[in-house]
Amino acid sequence: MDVVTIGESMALFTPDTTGKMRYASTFSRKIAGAETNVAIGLQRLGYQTGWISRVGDDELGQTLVSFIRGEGVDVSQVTRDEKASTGLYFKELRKVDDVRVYYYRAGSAASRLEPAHINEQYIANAKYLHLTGITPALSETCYQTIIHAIDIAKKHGVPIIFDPNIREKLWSSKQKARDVLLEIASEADIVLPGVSEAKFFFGEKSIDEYAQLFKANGSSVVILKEGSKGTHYYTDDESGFVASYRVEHVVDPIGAGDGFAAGVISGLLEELPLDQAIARGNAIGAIVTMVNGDVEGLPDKEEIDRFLQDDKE
Ligand code: KDG
Repeated sequence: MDVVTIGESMALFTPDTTGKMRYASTFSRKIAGAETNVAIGLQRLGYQTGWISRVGDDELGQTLVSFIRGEGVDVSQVTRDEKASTGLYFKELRKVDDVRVYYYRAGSAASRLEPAHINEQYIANAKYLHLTGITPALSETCYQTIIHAIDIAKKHGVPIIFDPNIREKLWSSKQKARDVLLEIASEADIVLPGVSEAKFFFGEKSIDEYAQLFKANGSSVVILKEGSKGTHYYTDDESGFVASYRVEHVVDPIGAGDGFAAGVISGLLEELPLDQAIARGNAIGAIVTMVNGDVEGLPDKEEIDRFLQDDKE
């Protein structure tokens, strides 16, 4: 297994019309979830991923598992919960720069994930453990599950990649979010925060200061995303900036960060220089924004190589 990830996937409903969702009467059903977006992104690039989760014993749970399995992700660690439903998620595209999300996931099957659902060897055999800040926000048992997974990864020397993915709607308070997410970041080897997330943690500072604060918190590689501008990176030996790709027409920005993570992780798996791994992440992030849906735009290897080649010419 190249990468193992842990988190909730949901049935995603998007109105077939733009504008206020209250007027929509027909919806398209897709699938979403930051962790499986990353796993599917990596599968399309040729890597083997595994997803640890829980779904309801219901039709939408079946749909999720079939879809994600169909993309090649190993779903052997996904359990069914007879007492809780699969979570739902609505994405309202009011305007290109006004996308709103609504969750119907409190008490969902995935929120009932607990440490006993983790198979130690499954994580021990991975090359990387990918975590986001969404899972620990779902419930106390989800938080405990993430801490348990971190302990396993540490015990077996599996590097941890952490994307804070702050979802304020899921937290009881900003302070709780800050405390928990910085605790997890302190255990991660590589962190992938956005600049606005860094501001959420540390207040108004310069990019360099944010990077030093994440390093002082315990991460050896800090990859700071500055949206459509580009990405800053800091390791113990080097630092730099990789510009983003211009997107003429953004259709749906959600999922871009997960595409970015998949691109960077694929580069790490190939042992590419960090700036090249980030350039791939930036490119995938850009491509994902051109297509409606979280995973529909994720490119395969040929598509991403062509995109990067065309950009050079
Ligand atoms: O990064 C995209 C995710 O936000 C989306 O897929 C839904 O996982 C999701 C979440 O919890 O917001």
